[in-house]
Amino acid sequence: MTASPSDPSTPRNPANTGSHPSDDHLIPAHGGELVDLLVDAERATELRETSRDWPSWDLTPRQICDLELILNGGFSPLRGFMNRAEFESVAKDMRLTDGTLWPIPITLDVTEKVAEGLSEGSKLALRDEEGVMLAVLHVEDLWEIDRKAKAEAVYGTLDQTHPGVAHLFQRTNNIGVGGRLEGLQLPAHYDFRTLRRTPRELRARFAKQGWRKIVAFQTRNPMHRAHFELTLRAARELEANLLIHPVVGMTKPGDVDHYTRVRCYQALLPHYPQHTVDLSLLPLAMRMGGPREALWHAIIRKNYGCTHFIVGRDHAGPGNDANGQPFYGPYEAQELFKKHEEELGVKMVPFKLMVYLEDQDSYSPIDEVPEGERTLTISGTELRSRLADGREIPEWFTFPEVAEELRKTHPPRSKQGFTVFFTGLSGAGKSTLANVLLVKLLEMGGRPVTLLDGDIVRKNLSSELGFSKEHRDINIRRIGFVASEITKNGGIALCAPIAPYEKVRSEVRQLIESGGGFVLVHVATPLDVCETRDRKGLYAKAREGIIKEFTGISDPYEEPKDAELDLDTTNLSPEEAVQTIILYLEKEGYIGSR
Ligand code: PPS
Repeated sequence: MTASPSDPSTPRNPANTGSHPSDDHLIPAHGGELVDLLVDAERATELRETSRDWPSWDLTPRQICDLELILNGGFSPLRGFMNRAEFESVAKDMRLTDGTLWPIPITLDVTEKVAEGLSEGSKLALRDEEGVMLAVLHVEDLWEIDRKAKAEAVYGTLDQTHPGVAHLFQRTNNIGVGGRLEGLQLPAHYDFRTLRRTPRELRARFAKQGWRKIVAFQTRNPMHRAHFELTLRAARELEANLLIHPVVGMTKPGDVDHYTRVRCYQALLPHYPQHTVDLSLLPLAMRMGGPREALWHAIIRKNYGCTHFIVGRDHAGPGNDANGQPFYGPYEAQELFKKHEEELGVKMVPFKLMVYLEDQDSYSPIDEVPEGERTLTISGTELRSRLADGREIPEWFTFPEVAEELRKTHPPRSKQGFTVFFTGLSGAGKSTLANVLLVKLLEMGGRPVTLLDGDIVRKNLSSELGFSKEHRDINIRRIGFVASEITKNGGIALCAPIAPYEKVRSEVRQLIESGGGFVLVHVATPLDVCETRDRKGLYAKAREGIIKEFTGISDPYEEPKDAELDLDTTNLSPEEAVQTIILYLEKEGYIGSR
């Protein structure tokens, strides 16, 4: 291979790189110098000692990700959180105030309360969740964050279906604080430590292996055959080495967890030719900002020493908006990248969607498929459904070792945990049904079953609570939390509180569904029947006003509209009612032989 001056893998004058001598032949960091903001031990001790009187800020998970990449140089040339002028310049023109290309604002947002104690020149101790001081911010300015303006400028939309916009409106504090940083230590990680490399460490590794031309692949998903073929093809065509550089900081809500993904990447590695590929983890908090984010990803990879960057279809796309339309065009990221490629110094490797050619047993970019050729793809939704049902995942779609890793964390429904959540008036029959179902499930065996009956919970978990709306909501949230833990860990939770309020019921559903199944059973026995039964004599007391805030009498019950099953026990025996639930669970695959 010959190298030209415009080729980013061409050796540069070492004096210009500012990076470690052994990696002088690698592409210079963005802005010319690889930033490293960690201070030496002496200065760290001094800062720790003097920090006692400074105000503190406990960083959010996203801020911790940003901090790590500022401190370790992944965000070179940034040396701190942006001040207002930088933020505005980046939002408007995608440039820092000195003109350097930078497409995504990196700001620190704090509460008004914390901001009150700050002014220009003050120092703010930045801490992790456990209170460990990670860095000092030398405050330059404070300003009120204009969420609307920021969303429109950076994401081009105010639609909160966009995860970046949702984060801005729902989880960002009001005040921005800008200033230079001094780092005491990088955030602690205990997972996959040998795969977590700073830009300096990765550059040193490239240097040691004699790698010069490196194409980076960004991903937040498990890698299937299409990704494998695409990356292999890119590396071969360029005669470059390949860096698989998955994001393990924060990705799109609902993505496969990074533990599973990293095991999938590790399972994939042996399929590449030896000595051609490396895997390293990137602690980035993605914004799902589409085209702007693609540029940002390339800048970060440049800082890690990569010369080429793969940009596929809908790079860092957030999916569809509230009207079902994509936020960004499928190749908009590639178009924006093209415009800035020269200035950036990182070459784009554009890729179309890869599809499987059934008759040829090979992959091809969709625009190169010969006419009449039969192609196959499996969507993410189809894959999830196959995993849930325990159906086959074909080898042409994903390597068996990868499929096995996915199956471990996505077992078929019959092996996953689930919650049956009964709701209904006092005396409707919730506890009776829950108890009969408990016995039937124990008879079947296979998974541990826990009963969280209304009365039992009130004795043990919620003994200090009364029956105001606020207290009932706290009670249901507690039940939901315990049930979600049981469900997530593969058990069965049976809950039987009144749970009269729709909002908190749906909160609990969401929480539990993120880790397994959720079945809402509305025990819809009418009030007059419950009152006639009055097994505990509570209705009589409620009518006399002895018991206040009694559901159905002097307190509301919001009937669920989203229940999987409605069961009126007026004319149903407990066995009959539970049989209906069992048949439903079987139909949905939660129990049975599958
Ligand atoms: S809630 O609303 O879901 O928090 O209620 P829950 O924890 O299920 O508790 C309901 C049981 O407490 C008894 N009880 C009352 N119920 C409703 N309203 C009032 N004011 C009240 N005071 C006491 C009653 O026995 C309920 O049990 P069940 O099994 O539903 O009859």
